Amino acid sequence: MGKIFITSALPYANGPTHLGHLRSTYIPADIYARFNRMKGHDVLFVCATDEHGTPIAVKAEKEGKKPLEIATRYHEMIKEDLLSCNISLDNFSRTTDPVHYELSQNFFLNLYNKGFIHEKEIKQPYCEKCARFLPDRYVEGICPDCGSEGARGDHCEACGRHLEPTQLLEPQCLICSNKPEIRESKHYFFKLSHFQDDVQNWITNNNDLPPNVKNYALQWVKEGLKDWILTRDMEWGVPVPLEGAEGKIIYVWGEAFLGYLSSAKQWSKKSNKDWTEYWDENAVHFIGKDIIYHHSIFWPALLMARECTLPKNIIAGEYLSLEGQKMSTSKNWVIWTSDFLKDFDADILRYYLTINAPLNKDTDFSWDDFQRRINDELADVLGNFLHRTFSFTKRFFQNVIPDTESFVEEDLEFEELIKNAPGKIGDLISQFKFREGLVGIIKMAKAGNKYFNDQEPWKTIKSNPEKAANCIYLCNQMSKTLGILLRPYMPNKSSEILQILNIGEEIVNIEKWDDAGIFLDSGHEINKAKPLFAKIDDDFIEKQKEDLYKNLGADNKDFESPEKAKSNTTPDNSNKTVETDKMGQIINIDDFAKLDLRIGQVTSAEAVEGSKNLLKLKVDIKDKELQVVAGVAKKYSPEEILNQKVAILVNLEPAKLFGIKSEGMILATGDSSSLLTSQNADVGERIK
Ligand code: B3M
Ligand code: ZN
Repeated sequence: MGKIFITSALPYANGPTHLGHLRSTYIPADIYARFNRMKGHDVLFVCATDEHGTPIAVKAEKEGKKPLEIATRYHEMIKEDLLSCNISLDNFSRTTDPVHYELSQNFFLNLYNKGFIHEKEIKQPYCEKCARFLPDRYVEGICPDCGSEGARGDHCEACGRHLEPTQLLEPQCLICSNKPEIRESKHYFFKLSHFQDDVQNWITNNNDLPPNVKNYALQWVKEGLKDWILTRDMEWGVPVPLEGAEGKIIYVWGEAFLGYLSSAKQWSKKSNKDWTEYWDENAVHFIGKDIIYHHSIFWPALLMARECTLPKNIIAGEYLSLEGQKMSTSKNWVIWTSDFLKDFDADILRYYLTINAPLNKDTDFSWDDFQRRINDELADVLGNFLHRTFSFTKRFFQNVIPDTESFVEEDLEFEELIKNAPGKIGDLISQFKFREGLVGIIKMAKAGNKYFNDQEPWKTIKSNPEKAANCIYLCNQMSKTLGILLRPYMPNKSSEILQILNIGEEIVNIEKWDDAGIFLDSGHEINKAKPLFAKIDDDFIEKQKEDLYKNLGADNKDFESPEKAKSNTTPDNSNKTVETDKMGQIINIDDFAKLDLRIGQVTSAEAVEGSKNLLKLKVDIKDKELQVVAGVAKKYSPEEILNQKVAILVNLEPAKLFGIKSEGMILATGDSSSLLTSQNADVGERIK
């Protein structure tokens, strides 16, 4: 049996995890790890928090904290999230760990000494006002490729492209909004171009790589690989280990990959086992689709330069949207793992996020669909089959698996189905077809219900007791097989099922996949049945949907894209962290003083086409007139709001709603959209 090194992408320690992370990366990686352990492979499954990079530095700056404090806070939260989802990591480390610093610096030096890293003076955006260079996220602008706004200095989220900060159109300093100037700075470049052919060959010839990874990667490689800047002018990160490189750090993507290895190295120290044996034999990365570029191009090239074994496979989970809209943490259009698990067992989540769609397809989380699947598939199909089997065993066979007489054709067919299942489902999981495997398991339970119905044991127990015994015998066998095959997917539920079946080590090894088809003996006594899957009622689902839309603060009909979703009658949530969300945020007088609130007068008002909620207003604030899109149409007609005096926040970052520019926010109450105003005040008067 072989060794397997499994990783899931390192979450940035700048926020807790949400369902998107779980769906694309952690749950699939965990299913694969658990399955392979059950197949008898020696699995090393590692992860770590990615604690460098500008997102964390920026967040720290905004909160007036040290980056390490931010990283520690979220490391703990993420660790808790992963634990509560039963992600069975062998080690969960941090990229701020000394082992990681040492490994990253040595890796860098190795490449430098081999001539794969060279120095060059380059032009970088520099903010005069902040007196510093603006790496990556510190500068924002328009993507030169797809034209999207809000592209960052390193990456465009809209088209997924890697960017250089000077490529951005209309750049702005993220901290002060100043237009940066361009200055020279010395940087270190990795000779990515040198690996053009090798990377291309590796991708082309690697038949394990799934089509989504292969296609994206080849498309990019064919455009030609350019040398890659591997350093940044900033404090937060792994220092460049060279003389004359003071104040420079290794770019987060130049060391984050090494988190896989440093986490494994840390594990080696604890376990006294050699992680390199696992890496060299078979390494599989689980990542989200947005980082295919990094893992299929940068990482293999770095490893080639270092003369290391390359990973065998890269599995990329595609995006999860929420109620049909792109998830957005800044807009609070998201379901946090910890919130979800307040109401549900982690297995329910693992089930839904797996069965919902194949990993290589974008998909959607919707509360209605969630309810439907849990109620129809888990409760009505799987739960029902198990429950009727167990309760019938109790009622008519005193909880003992009955003796069997000769099987008729239907019994034989059903027996065959059970015995073949571990092989069939196992093949699917080993090909990373996790959804298909789970669908196969539910189909088995469906077949179980059909068999049970056809056999009518409630009738035959009197008319033909042998037939009833055969049925209950086989249904218990199927329950046991289901209990074991569900183990990688739903470890808790699997244990509950096997507990009811009273299966201990001496009966059958429940941790052994290939034994899932071995039958229990007649005469084996099972335990009392208990409900396994509860149905979710409509009120609960309605409440979840309400909460979601309430958090967002926008009428859902107007929420078509995160950009449009910015509500203009409730505060923007952009900088809200989950923590402040939960604890309620206290602000000081200086924070309040930042709000430029005025009395304005509406000088023109018209409906916004396609929206029942929004009005387009012009508001006179004495020294100028602002255009505002406000969510008050349900309360006020354009005629009613015209000439009204309104309280307006005038220094809000402009946003677009329904494609219309909005330069301020009219204050109104949350539920009834009633305007806050003072008819006695003068136009332009400041509210303080
Ligand atoms: N920290 C998170 C992401 O972009 C990033 C992954 C690193 S994996 C080496 O999804
Ligand atoms: Zn600045």
